This record gives sequence, structure tokens and C-alpha cells, in this order.
Amino acid sequence: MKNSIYLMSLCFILCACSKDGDEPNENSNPTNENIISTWAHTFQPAVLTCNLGDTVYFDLGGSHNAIEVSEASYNANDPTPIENGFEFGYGANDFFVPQESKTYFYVCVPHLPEMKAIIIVE
Ligand SMILES: [Cu+2]
Repeated sequence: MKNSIYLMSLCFILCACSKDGDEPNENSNPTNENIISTWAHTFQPAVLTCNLGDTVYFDLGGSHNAIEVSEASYNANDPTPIENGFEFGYGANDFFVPQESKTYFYVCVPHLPEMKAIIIVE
């Protein structure tokens, strides 16, 4: 009986503590910081969400490029560039400003099928 009271109070303390835990600070990541970088065979972040009119920066490692493709090409791991899409060469340190609210699909040509990512423009 003593044990169960001990366990109950322990549980109560733990529950109370978790409620007092740190809240994530939503203001720590300003919306105008839209930077896509590369790590191993990945783009970071894999999904970037930004607003229309934001500038999206690419900071690519020397063995990576970033080519915009259609959704169908993206799903098929086909690196064919989309018409009037963005294209950043190996090691590019550049940016583009999305002109449409849509999802942009892009790939790193030499590292398909693993290295691809999307930009969601709201
Ligand atoms: Cu790559």
C-alpha cells in the first residue's frame, strides 16, 4: 500500500513537471530566413515552407546542384529541368524569389534518387 501511494505521488510530480516544460519559441525562426543547404546526400531542410515574396537562398556543397523539376519528374526521379524553372550549379551560393504560391520540386542530379526536396510557397 505504501508503495502505490509513493508511485502515485511520483506520477503526479512527473505530470506536473511536464506541464511546466519549456514551450517551443515560435519567434526564434524568422520567416525571412529561407536557406537551403546540403548535408551528405540531402538538402536541408527537406521541406522548406515560406511565403510568396520571400527570398529563398541556396548554399550548395561543391558536389551538389539543384534543378527544378515537375512533380511527375520528381516522383519518377527524372532530372529533366522544368521549363523556366530555377537551376543552381555545383556549389552555387545564390537565391531565387518564388513568383507563385505552389510547391516547387527540385533535385540534385548526380545524387538521385535520394537527394531531392521541395519548397512550399504559401
Ligand atoms: Cu547532391
